[in-house]
Amino acid sequence: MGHIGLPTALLLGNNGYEALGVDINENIVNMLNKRKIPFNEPGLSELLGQAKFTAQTEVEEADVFLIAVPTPLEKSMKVADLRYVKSAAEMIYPHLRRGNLVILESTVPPGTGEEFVIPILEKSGLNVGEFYFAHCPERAIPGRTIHEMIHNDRLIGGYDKKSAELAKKVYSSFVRGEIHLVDMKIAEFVKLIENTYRDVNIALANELAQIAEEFGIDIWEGIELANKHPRVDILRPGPGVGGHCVAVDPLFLVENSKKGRMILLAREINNSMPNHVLELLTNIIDPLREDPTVTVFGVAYKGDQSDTRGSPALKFIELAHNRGIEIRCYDPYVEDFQYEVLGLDEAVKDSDCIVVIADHKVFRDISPQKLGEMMRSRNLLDTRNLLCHEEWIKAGFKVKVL
Ligand code: SAJ
Repeated sequence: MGHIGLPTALLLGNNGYEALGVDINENIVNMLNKRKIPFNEPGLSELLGQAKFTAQTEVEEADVFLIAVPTPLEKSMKVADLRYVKSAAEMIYPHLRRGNLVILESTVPPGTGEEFVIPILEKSGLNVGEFYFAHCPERAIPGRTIHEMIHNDRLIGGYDKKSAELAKKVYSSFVRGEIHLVDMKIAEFVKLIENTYRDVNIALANELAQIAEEFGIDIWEGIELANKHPRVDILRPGPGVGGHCVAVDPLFLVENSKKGRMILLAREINNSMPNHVLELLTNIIDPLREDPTVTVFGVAYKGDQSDTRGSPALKFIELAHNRGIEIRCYDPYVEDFQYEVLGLDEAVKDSDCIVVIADHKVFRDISPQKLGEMMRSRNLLDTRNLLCHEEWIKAGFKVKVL
């Protein structure tokens, strides 16, 4: 019942299916049964209100089983950690009956459906063909999940034709985009190359930003002008790539490959952006002063989100701590984070610099004048080109933009 499973269950529960949401976390199950949504995502509460939906911690018999568990990165080996997929498939197989359909939505390395998941399901005593199996990777962007789940095109990788057709029937209940029936392995592959495309292109933007700095050129203006060319669409530089998809999936693509140099280099460039931000910061404040204090604006992994998984803010904070810099965090969307999240006044009091890490639009409404009065020195480092810099300069701030 996470960011993908819950909206999918609710969309099915609003479109002719009876949906049972299973999660091993009892708190989430209890919240859902009290009609409360455990995380921020626009439109979910409304969908929950009307859905034929209940939640529980156990799997039971069903016509269709849909797996939407995390597939994080196994950090030491840099490969997909499939333990949650394994445990979900193990929870399902005792309830699997002839003619059932199992759908895997979680992002996995090519070949996982056939070589890893199906064999677990076959412990039911049924062979694939007696039950049906499809990989239908999710592709919705957090913040617009429901809209994208309905309107994006959908890939359905069927184990066989019947599996694909059955899965199509399920998704047709709410998907308005085109549904493409394909081979299972290509569905697994395509999901990974979509996020790899994004990661490599963000790395390009980040590298261009650093080159532009060497030339004293404003990268934002440069990108805006370059993107006027009809075949150029450069993404936005920033403090690094966070989240649980774009920074992870490229590694699933190359884990069993001898190639992938560019993909790994892009990962390295994006991973090193927090180091670059720290370097910019140390040119602004004097890290050797007795108690340098810096305020981070936005610890979520991207703007207008409360999700902090893999946030570049985390690495930046750790690097800053290593240099003896005290960090105070401010994020109006985030409550739970590895470091304490403070109210605005407390976060900026006696601070030497504000560093914008997540591009929350609400930061634009903050008055720099009032903040400046509370700070020890008026410095702003905007890694997202988010704020109206003229206003901050007028309020006496020295402004540096990535
Ligand atoms: N970012 C930049 N510059 C940009 C765009 C993003 O620095 O120009 C950063 C963001 O701030 C964030 C990270 O990259 O830290 C990832 O954000 P994102 O908006 O690119 O992607 P996610 O991780 O929120 O969602 C992606 C989406 N994939 C693509 O757009 C190809 C989504 O459609 C997928 O469903 C999702 O991954 C997933 O679950 O795989």
